[in-house]
Amino acid sequence: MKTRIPVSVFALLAVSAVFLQADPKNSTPFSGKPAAIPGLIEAEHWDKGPAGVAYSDADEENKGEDYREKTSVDIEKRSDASNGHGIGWTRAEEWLVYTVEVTEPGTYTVEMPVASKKKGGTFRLEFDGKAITEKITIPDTGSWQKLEMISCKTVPLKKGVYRMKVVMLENGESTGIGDIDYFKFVKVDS
Ligand SMILES: [Ca+2]
Ligand SMILES: [Ca+2]
Repeated sequence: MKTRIPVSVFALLAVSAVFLQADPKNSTPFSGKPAAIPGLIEAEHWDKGPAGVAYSDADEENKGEDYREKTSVDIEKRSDASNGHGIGWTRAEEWLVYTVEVTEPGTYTVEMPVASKKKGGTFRLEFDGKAITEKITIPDTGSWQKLEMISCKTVPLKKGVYRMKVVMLENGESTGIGDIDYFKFVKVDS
């Protein structure tokens, strides 16, 4: 009897460990707590977690800066950006996840500084797999070095914690989507 109990406990622990590792939602907020909405979310602060869970990137290499842990996501260092960094070299079918918390329900405008030489591509924002914005197009800002503010309205958002996914949709004339500095959620009504 005495030996059976530990064996079953170990078996239970082993099964739990497998479940935890296999959890497809196992990414964690960059700062340790969900990014607040209303508020500003740096594009370079997507969740911590492995490829396929916290992000998906078209190629292995980080073409930009080693700003955070080793990653395939392409981080651009730029003096004109909030927090000195943004994301760049974005391509169709890539995505990034941000754990967010809506603290005030309502409809929001998302303000996003973006840059693209030639017309950029399209992307959209999702909460738990549902689109919260229309398809957003990054315009030709004249240069990769020139950020321009674009904005987009959301659907009404309810209070709660969500997995916000930025989904890159179609490449533009630039052959990519475009550079993004941050996502600032400003409430427009309730
Ligand atoms: Ca990459
Ligand atoms: Ca930024």
